[in-house]
Amino acid sequence: MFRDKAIETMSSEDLQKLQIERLQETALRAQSVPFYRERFKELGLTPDDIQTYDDVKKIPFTTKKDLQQGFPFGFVAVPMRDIIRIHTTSGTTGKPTVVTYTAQDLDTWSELIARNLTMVGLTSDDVFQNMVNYGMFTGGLGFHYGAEKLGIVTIPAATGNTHRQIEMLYDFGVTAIHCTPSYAMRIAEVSEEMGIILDKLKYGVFGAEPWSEALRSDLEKRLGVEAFDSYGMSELFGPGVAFECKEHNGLHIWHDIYYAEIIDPNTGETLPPGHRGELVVTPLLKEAMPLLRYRTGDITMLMPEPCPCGRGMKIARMTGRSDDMLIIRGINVFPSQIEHVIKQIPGIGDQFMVTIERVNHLDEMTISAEITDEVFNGELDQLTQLRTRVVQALKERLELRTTIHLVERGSLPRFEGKAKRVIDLREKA
Ligand code: DLL
Repeated sequence: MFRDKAIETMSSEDLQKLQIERLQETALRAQSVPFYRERFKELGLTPDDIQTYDDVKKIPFTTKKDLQQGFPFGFVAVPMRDIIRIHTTSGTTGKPTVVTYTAQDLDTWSELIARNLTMVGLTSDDVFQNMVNYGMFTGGLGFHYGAEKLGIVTIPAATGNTHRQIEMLYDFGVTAIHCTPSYAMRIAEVSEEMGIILDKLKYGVFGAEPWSEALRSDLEKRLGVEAFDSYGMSELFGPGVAFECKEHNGLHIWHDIYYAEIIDPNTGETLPPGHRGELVVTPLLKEAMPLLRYRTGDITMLMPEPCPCGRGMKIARMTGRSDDMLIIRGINVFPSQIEHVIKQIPGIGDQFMVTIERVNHLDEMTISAEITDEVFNGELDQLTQLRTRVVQALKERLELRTTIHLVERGSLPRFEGKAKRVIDLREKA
């Protein structure tokens, strides 16, 4: 069940040596990025100054906002001819966050996925259906190449057409699936409706959004799988950053590839194991886009107890975000992006409210938006067209499926302090 036992179970002494070495190398690679070069210069810091874990704390954090200011290629540390892939993920405003990869990066990443799938128990005898988006989202291609590296039959099913997905699961004797937990629930429901029993299924790898223990036991029962939580983010390659082992008690964050810290999101102070805070990660092997102390926005903790499986550091399952990012059916979105899209549509006013509910295990989003007096007093036709335009714009720009309520100017709440435009009625994990 180990892909690389020596690395996965490394003693803390050897690990410290390896991490410090790689932290220095990463800081050195980052000097090719003007943003980091200038920061180091301002602080009088050099990569050689990183000799201990405490020294790492001298390096300032990097945020999503910083990446956005470098849009599109400001954080690339290698010549553009060495880049062979681009993915993107949500930014906080109009432009997405861009991530770039060298050939070596893609190799490191697929090896990482292969390691995780081996830990779950997959071998070249398995048949794996990958039911996530294969586009700019990292979940599709990321898992695809990792599974192929293990020699697993890999079905690039992507998303949508649930009936066909279930037929493939059955016809091809699929033993392992990967998708968001919400889509897994949909698969369970539709296969029950179709009267199809997927008795070959053994493993379910679920991630890209928060999910609860209650959903885990439901999925395990209804799909007949052992369910594993998988965490990742595009800026850190994509999926594969941390993964559950068979203990199902926390996720191993791969210590040779990521240096993890937990901070108090308000003060930036480092927190010890057992204390919840924001996960900050320095990827140790990224070539195209090295990052130093990247603030993930995800709330978790380092687990204080060693894992019986013998592998290294674990983080607890994610319990929330330190910012206002929402994850709707696996799609990340910031309220500021919704505002950016709808405000460009003539007839839409200044105020809007977002409500998110979970209906039959799936996220449903409703947006109420105020309209201008002119539209309010105009023809009914005009209103219907406006509603369609808003729905289409959100679908095209943010891939969001929404229900829109257009309301009269003055009917939504006004805020004196920080606007609270999102009402999230989904149950918390
Ligand atoms: O969601 C990568 C991924 C793909 C992970 C497939 C797992 C499986 P992004 O689109 O950049 O990347 O979104 C990253 O999603 O910061 C978390 O807030 C959230 N997230 C990812 N995995 C989990 C999880 C991919 N297991 C953001 N539990 C992260 C809770 C998760 N939240």
